[in-house]
Amino acid sequence: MAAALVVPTLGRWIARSGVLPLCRQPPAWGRAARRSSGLSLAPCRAFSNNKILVELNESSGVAMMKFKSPPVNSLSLDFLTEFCISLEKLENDRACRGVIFTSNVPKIFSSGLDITEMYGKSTEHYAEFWRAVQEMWLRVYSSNMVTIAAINGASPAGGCLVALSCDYRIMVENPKFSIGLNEAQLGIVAPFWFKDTFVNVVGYRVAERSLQLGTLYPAPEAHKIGLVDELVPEEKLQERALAVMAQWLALPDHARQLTKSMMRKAVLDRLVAHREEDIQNFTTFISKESIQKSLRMYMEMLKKKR
Ligand code: CO8
Repeated sequence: MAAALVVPTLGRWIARSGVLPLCRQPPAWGRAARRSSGLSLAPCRAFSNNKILVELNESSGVAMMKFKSPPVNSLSLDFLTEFCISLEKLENDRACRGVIFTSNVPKIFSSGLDITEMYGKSTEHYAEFWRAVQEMWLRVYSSNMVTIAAINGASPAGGCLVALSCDYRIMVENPKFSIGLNEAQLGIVAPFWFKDTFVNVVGYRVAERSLQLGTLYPAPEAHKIGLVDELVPEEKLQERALAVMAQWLALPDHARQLTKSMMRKAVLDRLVAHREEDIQNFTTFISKESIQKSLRMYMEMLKKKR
């Protein structure tokens, strides 16, 4: 089911990124987490690049993908390219059946799309960037693996999209961490496939209101509207994510995968059919003077609030 997609910037990325080769490491997850999830002590394969660290527990088939791009894990072109390559590696690895996305940056899951990639650049750059954003979503939303978002910090806009595209979302119960599709607050519009993904999680009415207002929900509110499936204390997040993963992996893969495909196919097909048009729409929209002005003001506001 996983979309057979090509990362357009692969050559450029390999030249720049210096992916570390696969290496054996001692298991990095806590003993308590392993005990409660029923996962045994096992060798852990790890690979890392500049912005993402992946640890694969070979006996459980579960990978932990950790975002490590401070200060805010923004989804830059480089981040997205590394993300897609890492995910493809796991997708093609027969030892891997599930992946947990989480952050290595304190208090931030991901701040969403890197705004600097959408401001003051050429239309060619906007097109390349947007194709990478599409690619990330297509890969996560269509993944054959069980995908769980372990949300340990703020998760606006594109960060929320990553979480929404997973099969299950667990968030730290801290009300200071918020999540949502806040594009309208930046004066921009979430594209149809962000909206479709959101609707499929929270339903039409909540999605419509939230998108119009660009609402960011503190974790307890996000749980109330079904944007996240459960809340846990920060110290229990990893343990709980592994336990939920073990439940999902107890089922035969093929039945779960076919069901997932059936549920998600229409939304995926829609973007695949309109991909070039969507890139064209994005570049035209984001190049507008009024939109550039909104983004500039938003970035200034971010700097001023410090
Ligand atoms: N992109 C680029 N830089 C960012 C981003 C971002 N998304 N978010 C924060 N930064 C920068 C800040 O400007 C700041 O830079 P500097 O150090 O140079 O001043 C630095 O990161 C640290 O930021 P903060 O001081 O704000 O860090 P905090 O820990 O106080 O707060 C937050 C972290 C909560 C993540 C906060 O930074 C924030 O709210 N950021 C904005 C998040 C946001 O609104 N993202 C939306 C991006 S748009 C998107 O994802 C979808 C677009 C869909 C396309 C629409 C089609 C047209």
